[in-house]
Amino acid sequence: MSTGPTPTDASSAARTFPPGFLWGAATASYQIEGGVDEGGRGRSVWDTFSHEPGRVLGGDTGDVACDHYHRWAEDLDLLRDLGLGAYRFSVAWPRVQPDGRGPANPQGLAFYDRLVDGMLERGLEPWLTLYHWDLPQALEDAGGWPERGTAERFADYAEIVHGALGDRVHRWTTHNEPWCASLLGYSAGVHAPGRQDDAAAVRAVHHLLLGHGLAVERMRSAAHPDDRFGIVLNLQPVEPATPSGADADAVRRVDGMHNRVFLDPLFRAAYPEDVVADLAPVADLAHVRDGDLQTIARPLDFLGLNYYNPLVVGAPEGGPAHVPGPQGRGPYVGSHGVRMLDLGRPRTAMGWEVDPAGLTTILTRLQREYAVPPLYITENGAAYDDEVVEGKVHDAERVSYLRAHLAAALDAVDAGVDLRGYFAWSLLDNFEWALGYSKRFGIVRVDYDTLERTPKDSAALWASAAQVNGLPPAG
Ligand code: IFM
Repeated sequence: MSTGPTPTDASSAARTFPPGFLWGAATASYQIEGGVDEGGRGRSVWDTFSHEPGRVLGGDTGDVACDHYHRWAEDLDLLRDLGLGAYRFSVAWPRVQPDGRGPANPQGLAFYDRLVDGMLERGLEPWLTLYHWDLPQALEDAGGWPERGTAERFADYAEIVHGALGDRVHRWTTHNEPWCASLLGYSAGVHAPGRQDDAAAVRAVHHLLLGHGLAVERMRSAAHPDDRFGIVLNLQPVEPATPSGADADAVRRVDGMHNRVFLDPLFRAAYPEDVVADLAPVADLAHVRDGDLQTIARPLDFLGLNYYNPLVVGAPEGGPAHVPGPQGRGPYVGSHGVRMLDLGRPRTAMGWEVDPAGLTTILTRLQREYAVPPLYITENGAAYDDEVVEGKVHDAERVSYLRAHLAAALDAVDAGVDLRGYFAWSLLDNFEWALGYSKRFGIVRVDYDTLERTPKDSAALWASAAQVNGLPPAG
């Protein structure tokens, strides 16, 4: 009888990422914290928006959310128990500066101080995002992101947080998904602050980018040698509904206003010429000052990619149409007539088509077309209608989604992409913005009545992926 190791065949071996690959899970302040009136926190645009009738499905708000403000230690234990190396979280600006300007609120900083210490005690690397959409309401009242002053206030806020936590936090992300904060918030109006003003949305794009550049400059001037600075974009491949030339133009337009309007300023110090031409009927770029693009394009240490699904678009049919959205209007300023379609692939509970190959496409495109720094997948995951059976959540669809995307990320690495880490969205079921608590993205279930946390099968998958540093063998 043999006493040697059990032979393994290729199909039962894990496909692995390079050594040192980082495994994590992500959340965002307003989606999980609750405690909105505690510790001297001010109001954010999401407090206002979610309390306005008709803005959020079911009238849900982030007032309690996952109560992470009180249960943070339990949540950090979950991350540690999954064997993850990093936790991507965001700081709520109105906890730190209740009105978005002026001196720091010591109680607000103390909360994040405890949280960061808690991560370090558990061996978790803090990945801090400064802005995941909770703009202090007082700054919106002063004009919000369409105003240049908001970018300057953001740099002040970044300096405060970096000054307070920079001795322990060395991974700094300025913005999460500025596309949402600008175009969903100021053009489509389906996110806070709920404005529908195309010219304002174009100014918001620029001032979010400028705020990023100013914040990086400010933090770098006081940086610890280990500090790394980056930004997180939600990039999507854009596919034509048909091979027609008209649909190809729709692709160009949406790719312009979704991907290139952020990538080109950040990595080429210029807005794409075709995007500027598309925008001309609704907005000029008179707000762009000399030197702004050089500030925006300062070198970065990493780029975070949030990937969920591709976009499929078609030219307007029968005259101007609006991109479908809860309020009948889309985010693509200058191209509202373009139709959002699909190719009949399976969908998640968000209605988003599942296309793992799209992740490989975006990663390889970034490396081919732009001089990007090392890449991280800072969000990837899926909402499905989970069921609890005898206290367990066997979320086979989410497991299958994550496995397929792990394989797609490995394909990108095989193609030469410098991918350094992967964060699941999300650690917890949470407040999914305009859709409230109706959509569950967590690898850990949250019972919104009891606030009890239950790791799902997808949490076990993510723990195994971290353990084998790759795609665990099936079964
Ligand atoms: O929940 C959001 C998150 O806040 C930003 N990225 C996309 C997720 C799913 O919609």
